[in-house]
Amino acid sequence: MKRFFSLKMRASRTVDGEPQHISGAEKILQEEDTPRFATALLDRAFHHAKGQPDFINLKLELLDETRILHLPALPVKTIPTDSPAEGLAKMTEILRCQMGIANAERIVALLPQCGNMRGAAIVDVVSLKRVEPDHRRGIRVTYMDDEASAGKGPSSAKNHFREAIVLGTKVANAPHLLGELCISDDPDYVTGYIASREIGYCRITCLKEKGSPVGGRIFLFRGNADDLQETIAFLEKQPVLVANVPEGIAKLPSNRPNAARDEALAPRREGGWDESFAIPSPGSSTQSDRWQRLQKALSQMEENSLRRKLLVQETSAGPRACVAGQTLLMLASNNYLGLAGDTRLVEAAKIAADKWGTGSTGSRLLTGTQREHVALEQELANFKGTEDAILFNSGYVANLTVISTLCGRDDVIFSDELNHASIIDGCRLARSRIVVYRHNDMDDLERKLREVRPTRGLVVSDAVFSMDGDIVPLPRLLELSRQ
Ligand code: WAQ
Ligand code: MG
Repeated sequence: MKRFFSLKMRASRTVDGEPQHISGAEKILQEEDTPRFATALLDRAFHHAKGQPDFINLKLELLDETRILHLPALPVKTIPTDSPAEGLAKMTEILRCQMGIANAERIVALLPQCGNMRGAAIVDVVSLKRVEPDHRRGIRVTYMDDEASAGKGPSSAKNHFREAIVLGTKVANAPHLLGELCISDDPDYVTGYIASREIGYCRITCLKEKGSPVGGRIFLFRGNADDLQETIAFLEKQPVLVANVPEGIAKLPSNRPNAARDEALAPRREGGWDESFAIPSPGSSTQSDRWQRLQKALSQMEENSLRRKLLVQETSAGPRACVAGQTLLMLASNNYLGLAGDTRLVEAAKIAADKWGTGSTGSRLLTGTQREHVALEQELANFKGTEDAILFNSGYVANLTVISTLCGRDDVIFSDELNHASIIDGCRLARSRIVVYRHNDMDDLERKLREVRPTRGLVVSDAVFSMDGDIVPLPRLLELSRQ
């Protein structure tokens, strides 16, 4: 059985009779890795920019392996900012709009006052008071590490980002904490972050002036006195290993367009649902936590105009629709030929329902294929002069099925950038390589076909694009596809 140890290093020196902190670090590692890492941490202590230590404390402690909590690293997002003012404004905005915390300005304003301690301040989001027992020391989060780092060999230098994401992940998963704000106390490190389980780890590239030693951490707390004890016990004692810590951080282009910046802030588009919601909460999350998170997600969608609502019609399918007491001309439905209300079809449906009932009772593959389905498909095939036909119960399912059936991992799909969502989902389900070409731009398609030269591929396009009503240049598209 592997034995896990906690390894901690603290280096300091005495200046004017007072101990001055130089450097500190910790790891959780397997027994056989302890000598190498201890050496690396000593190396870090001896070669620190802050000077030579006269006291180094190196502590090794056996951990109960069954108590170690394994957590997935928070997803990382980077928000580029050019000045501390802009950075702090972004932090405030995220706190208010994405995390739904009132008094966001006042909380951010506390940050510089909560720094340069050994630990972090815990701020009650309701009273805005600091609630940790020792305001000079703060609460020090400990017993945590990047799960994968042991195998990679020790490094003697501090990696701000990797250390912060380990700490941020532990803090985000602590009971009764809503999130964390952080600015480094390293005068040269101006990037900080705001993190929570909901929003992930949001790096804000500029939060202070270069050269400033002001840094700090605030943990946002909501709860009673017992809750606070639980939070502190978790932060100070619970061993945590964080999985999937990113290797490093992509450098941002210095000359970035505003679009990149907006994208960094925007919630992920897919249904407005931030993917960090998919992270399973550890046992500490309560039922009401979960509802709150869903509520927050909904208000985020609302704010970004991404929340969809159902439009209720009070009339049967026809050229006019009654919605909320108003009669409107219907130009949005697919009932182009008015067939949905055609009396001949309605009569035929009544007769069919009398004979066959109102449901197919199962999927097509199992019990859902009746004689009438096959007869209809045969008739459609005859009408179109094709070998056969198959019906799906929606256009969405048709595109999903056709594309994922025709294509697989080894194929390349060339897809118009404005294709319908069902086509995009079909391409994804096929697991093919997807090459997106510019909307209706046959020259771009031709260029990409020549570049990629797939052995097998599919060109896929809407015929009439649903948002603008424009039409694919079909003859040219066919010609290119055949070539
Ligand atoms: N527990 C609680 N608070 C701590 C801890 C800890 N283990 N370590 C530091 N603090 C507090 C303390 O008040 C420091 O003054 C403050 O946080 C800042 O600590 O993605 O380097 O170690 O590139 O200076 C952010 C990286 C780096 C952003 C943050 O913090 C990125 C950093 P520092
Ligand atoms: Mg520091």
